[in-house]
Amino acid sequence: MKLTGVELRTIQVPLVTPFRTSFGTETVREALVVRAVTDEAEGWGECGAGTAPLYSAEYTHAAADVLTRHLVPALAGVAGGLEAHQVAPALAEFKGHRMAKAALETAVLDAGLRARGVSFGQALGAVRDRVPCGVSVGITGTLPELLDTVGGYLGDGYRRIKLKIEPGWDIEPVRAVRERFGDIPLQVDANTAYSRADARHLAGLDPFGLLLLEQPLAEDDLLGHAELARQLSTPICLDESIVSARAAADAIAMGACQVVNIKPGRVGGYLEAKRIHDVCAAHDVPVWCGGMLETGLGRAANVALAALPGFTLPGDTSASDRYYRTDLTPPFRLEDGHLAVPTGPGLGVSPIAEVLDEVTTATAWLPLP
Ligand code: OSB
Ligand code: MG
Repeated sequence: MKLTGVELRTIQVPLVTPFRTSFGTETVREALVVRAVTDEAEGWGECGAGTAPLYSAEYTHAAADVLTRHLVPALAGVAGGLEAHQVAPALAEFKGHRMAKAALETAVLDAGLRARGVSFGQALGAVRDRVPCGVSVGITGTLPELLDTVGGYLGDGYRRIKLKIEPGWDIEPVRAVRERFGDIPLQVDANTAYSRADARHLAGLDPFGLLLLEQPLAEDDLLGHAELARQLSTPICLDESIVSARAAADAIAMGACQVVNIKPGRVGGYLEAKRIHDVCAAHDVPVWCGGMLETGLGRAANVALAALPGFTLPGDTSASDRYYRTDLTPPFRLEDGHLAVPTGPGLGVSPIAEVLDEVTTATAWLPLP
């Protein structure tokens, strides 16, 4: 396959409800959409980075810059035809920027799979044709609003609720949801908002029988997570800390987590995400698919990944209407609490040209020699 060029589009899509986490409130999803054009087919990738470096060091402008100056030009140096497995090695000399790398690798992978008529699910090793879905509930600020929101999602059929927490919004919201909705599958995500000194406070979550506590401490604090895990009965799940298969293996060996959130962008792409799945499966560590408020493009690939055998917990793979009034692709709809794994070649979905044009705020075409 010969890569002839890459198109980068910055998109801005309004969210149906503002999404508040411990690191800020998003009302518009900004993302980068990568289109890889080859002599055989074209493919798409979505970059999970947001407007500002608040979740991780990456952000949209930086992703566009590193793709333009370094990552896309580096693919011109790959001898012979380009296939997806050659992308990560070709980009390895550049430190970090995993979400930017992931978007480029995904676009090349999608092009290759479309050319061969193979779906993402088939390529990654999916064993299910639909996946159970959870939903990530932002910080609402008042308990009545939270209970309304959670009740609405349960009414939609979501199989698991995740509450965003931060100091001052943790024990009471969990208690309120448990009191109102009983023994539903419930978990919380702190996005690094706590410190080691909060161990006793966080132990206050233990009586509520949560599935897991996601990323309470800093990204680079594996030892702190291991110490915390010994003090809590609530299982610890890592998100931000798991940037590679090696990081996953190390965290498991240290006892820093009992569950892993696999987010393909955070780890550099779907091929590394699959390796993390395999590492976790070898250690009997359950995994689930995280999300970055993706449009239908990123969602299609995430749903395929979530159909692998080790994904034994519902993911943050919610339906299109949980995020967007109009999705970039035909909408993903929740049916009986599940999303169907796309079966068409590659991602199995493509952007609707008029919708994509409408949300695009900047475009760049990067030709390859
Ligand atoms: O930590 O999982 C997270 C969204 C943006 C950045 C980080 C996170 C999230 C979510 C939403 O929790 C998951 C989704 O529905 O895509
Ligand atoms: Mg998280």
